[in-house]
Amino acid sequence: MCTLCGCGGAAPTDDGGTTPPHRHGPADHHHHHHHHDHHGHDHDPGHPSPAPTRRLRLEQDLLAKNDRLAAVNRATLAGHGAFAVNLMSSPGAGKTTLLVRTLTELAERPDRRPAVVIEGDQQTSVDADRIRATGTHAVQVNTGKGCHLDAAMIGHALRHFSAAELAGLVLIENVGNLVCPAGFDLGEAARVVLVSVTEGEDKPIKYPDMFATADLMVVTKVDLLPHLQFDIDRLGAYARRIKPSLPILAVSATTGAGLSAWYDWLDSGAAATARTAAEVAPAAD
Ligand SMILES: Nc1nc2c(ncn2[C@@H]2O[C@H](COP(=O)(O)OP(=O)(O)OP(=O)(O)O)[C@@H](O)[C@H]2O)c(=O)[nH]1
Ligand SMILES: [Mg+2]
Repeated sequence: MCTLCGCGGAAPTDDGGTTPPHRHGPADHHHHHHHHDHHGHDHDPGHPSPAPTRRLRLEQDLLAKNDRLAAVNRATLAGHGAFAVNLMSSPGAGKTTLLVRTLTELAERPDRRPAVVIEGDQQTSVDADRIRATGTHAVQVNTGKGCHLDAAMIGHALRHFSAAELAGLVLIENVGNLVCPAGFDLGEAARVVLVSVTEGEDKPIKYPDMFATADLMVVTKVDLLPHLQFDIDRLGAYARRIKPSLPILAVSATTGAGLSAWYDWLDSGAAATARTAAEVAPAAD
């Protein structure tokens, strides 16, 4: 049971169970003491919560444990020269579709980098299968009742990849959810939040933690704009109310609109990571 967000997950991974504590990472300095009572199902009158002090101590232990494991992941990833990206959104915003097109198009480039995917999903391997159809090595992590990935799950998943596979992009698709994933540092280098144009402009102000800790917002499905009353500038203004410096891209994975800017963003992150890895380990091959 996740005592922090009440999501019900002591989530099994593909190779063992873990304890899912909350994010307490570098991008999250202002959110140490979450009150994750936003689920509406953690105040079940039939199951009284632990006493406040005990609960607080438990939360601090879980936070500390996730932090430690995220730091280990971050060091592992950096050591391999991996640019790890944590993709988050509400269900169906287009994470898998964007990944499939991205992996297909990047694989066609003469200067292709290695790319692998970690797929978080509560139940199925449907998304991992879609990724594998592109020829990309994808590791599936089933979170069961858990509504987010955590650092322990990513640590386990990373063991499935070779050093050569990790010397490029590590794309992590989190569980579709705008709340809990924001609370967990996975050891990623960058966090991307996707918002589709069918979701309404108000998502940043309704789910501020997700946007406050994001390094990029990608507005998806812009091909649908002619059919909708959706004000993309208003979405941008709300997002920048939460995080003034947040970069914003608008894409369609269907038509390909905006994708070159997305590839540029991935390229510059991967290039910066590779430079850092070369400085740290100049003799490595
Ligand atoms: N019109 C349009 N539809 C899209 C686009 N991207 C995704 N979709 C559709 O949106 C639906 C959901 O896309 P997915 O990629 O599965 O979304 P997801 O975020 O991975 O969903 P979960 O993993 O369930 O959270 C599918 O029916 C896609 O075909 C797009 O750019 N334009
Ligand atoms: Mg998906």
